[in-house]
Amino acid sequence: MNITTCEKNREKAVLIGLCSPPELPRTLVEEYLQELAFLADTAGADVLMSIIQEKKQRDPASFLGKGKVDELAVFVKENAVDIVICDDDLTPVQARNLERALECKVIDRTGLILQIFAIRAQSSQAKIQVELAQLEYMLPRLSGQWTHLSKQKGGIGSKGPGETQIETDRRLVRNRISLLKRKLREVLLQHDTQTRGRLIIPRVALVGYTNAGKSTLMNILCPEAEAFAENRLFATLDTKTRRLELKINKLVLLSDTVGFIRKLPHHLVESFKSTLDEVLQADFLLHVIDVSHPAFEEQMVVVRDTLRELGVEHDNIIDVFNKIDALEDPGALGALRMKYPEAVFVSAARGLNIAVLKEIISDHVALDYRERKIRTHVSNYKLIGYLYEHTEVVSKRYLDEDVELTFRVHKNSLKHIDALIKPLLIHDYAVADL
Ligand SMILES: Nc1nc2c(ncn2[C@@H]2O[C@H](COP(=O)(O)OP(=O)(O)OP(=O)(O)O)[C@@H](O)[C@H]2O)c(=O)[nH]1
Ligand SMILES: [Mg+2]
Repeated sequence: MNITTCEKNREKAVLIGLCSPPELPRTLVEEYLQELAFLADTAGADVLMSIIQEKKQRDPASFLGKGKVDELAVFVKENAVDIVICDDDLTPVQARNLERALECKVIDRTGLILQIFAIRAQSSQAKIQVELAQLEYMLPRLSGQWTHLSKQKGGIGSKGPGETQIETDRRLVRNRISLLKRKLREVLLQHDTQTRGRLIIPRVALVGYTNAGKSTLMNILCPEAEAFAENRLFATLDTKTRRLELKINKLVLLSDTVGFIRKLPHHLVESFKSTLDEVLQADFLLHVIDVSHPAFEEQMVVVRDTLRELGVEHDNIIDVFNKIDALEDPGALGALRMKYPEAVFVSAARGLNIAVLKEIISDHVALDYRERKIRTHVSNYKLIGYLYEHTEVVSKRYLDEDVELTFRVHKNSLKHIDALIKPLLIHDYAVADL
């Protein structure tokens, strides 16, 4: 147990984690609780104390067992604790019993993450998605105490989807869920119509663990993006897409996305799936990793698992190790480069190696370009102008009254361009064949 003091005007929290050595050692659970404390901090609470309990002592009724609960109840009372947060999932019964015994709010990690998403949601789309996930999570828990407490007190656990829904029965909640799903479909459809018909530009998406530095990287690559970045979890909930000019006439669309986390609530994954779907079908992904984090390799696994859960089976992923400036042992960089020879090592905050990253993106995009050569009369300026504007012209040669153009075009636009140049085609080969 470690006890710390906390700031005024913030909620006071106690964290609980379960260990079961040797598979789940205490040190690992301490790490989990550190992340939970970061989540609590993001939600507006300071951690007074953390408790780690052996898993085999888990009690089906009260989670902690009577002796521990009584002990904790005294601590809660003496220190005016507002909330107890459990790293493991609590059954509705356990949460209810603990709330009664401790006389304070009790939530689990899932509830806390949902709460942070609710605080952070800005756009109407994100709000719908979060409310949907909250209602799905709440549905089996609609039995009085939880809702009753959230009505009484402010703070964490109180920013539910609104009083009226909380007080209604399951049927009404289900109706609300259907309504939100319908609204979400409408928003997506609208978005679809807005983006349809745009010129096809290769797409790249930034993915990664929360706080890895995705938005900071977006800002340094596309300064006009003005993506919100800060040292809090889930700073970004909405996808943001900007144009990233790599070379003349070589553009990609870069998207910043919501971060992932260990045990990301399933309901959130489900409700964010529809909006993430489009960006994650990008031509390739940049997986941003906070290399200064002691658990970065575990975080890499979490990200890959979450992508799989989202149905993204992408083998076109570039690992971007970020925050190299914050490595405690700068000598570690050499070993990491050896271990991950394909990865690129950068510092988004300090702007280190960003040119190299751009080059790598550019090379990667180039793999998807095909080369075409046409010969046409110089008076066909409409087509020539179009090709100059929309493709990468690599050479031009005059032959009598004709002009011969060699240009590169991304595979996404190939069909469209080929239809225009079909009668004039001389050579048709991929860049890789050159
Ligand atoms: N030292 C250091 N800090 C960085 C670097 N890149 C980002 N950060 C910091 O890391 C924190 C998180 O950065 P964000 O860009 O918000 O991270 P994110 O991945 O977008 O996070 P979410 O949107 O919450 O998923 C901020 O405090 C950044 O200033 C870096 O290269 N070095
Ligand atoms: Mg972000």
